[in-house]
Amino acid sequence: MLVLVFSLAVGCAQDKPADESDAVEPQSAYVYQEDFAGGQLNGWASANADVQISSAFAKSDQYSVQVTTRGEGWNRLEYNFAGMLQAGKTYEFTVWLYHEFGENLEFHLARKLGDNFMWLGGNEIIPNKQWTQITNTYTVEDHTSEWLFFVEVYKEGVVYYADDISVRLVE
Ligand SMILES: [Ca+2]
Repeated sequence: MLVLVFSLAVGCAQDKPADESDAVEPQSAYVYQEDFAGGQLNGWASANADVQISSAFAKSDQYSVQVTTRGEGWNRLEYNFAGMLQAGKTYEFTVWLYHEFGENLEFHLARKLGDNFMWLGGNEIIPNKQWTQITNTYTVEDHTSEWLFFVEVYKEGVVYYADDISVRLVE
């Protein structure tokens, strides 16, 4: 019993109440909202790219995710939504993007199920130095442990920023 009490106390001490106070209560239709206000990646990861929290640019508060693509052809800023989305339901996925590459860049949203890849919509132009959103509506397929959502840009050495990512149930 003493051990249990001790571990609970340690668990509490590691919590970060400051993050909680910043959080906006999601509207009922939203199944996911992330603004990175807590200064942590919160499960966002990358493939063929480097990812970190940044305060260089932000759409909201002082933080966004900075992504640096490693190679041309493919790269991912990714998050596994398995267990959060219902098969057969349609969701609206929104990501705000920013870059200072010096010219327009085309980005798209996609998903990965094992070896199967699908774009959620088409390429969208993200202008230089202008926070711009991509919103795609997509009906989620049957899945078990993976429904990997990702942002992709086919350019090597691009540094871009993502913020205010949300998923909203449409129907
Ligand atoms: Ca933010």
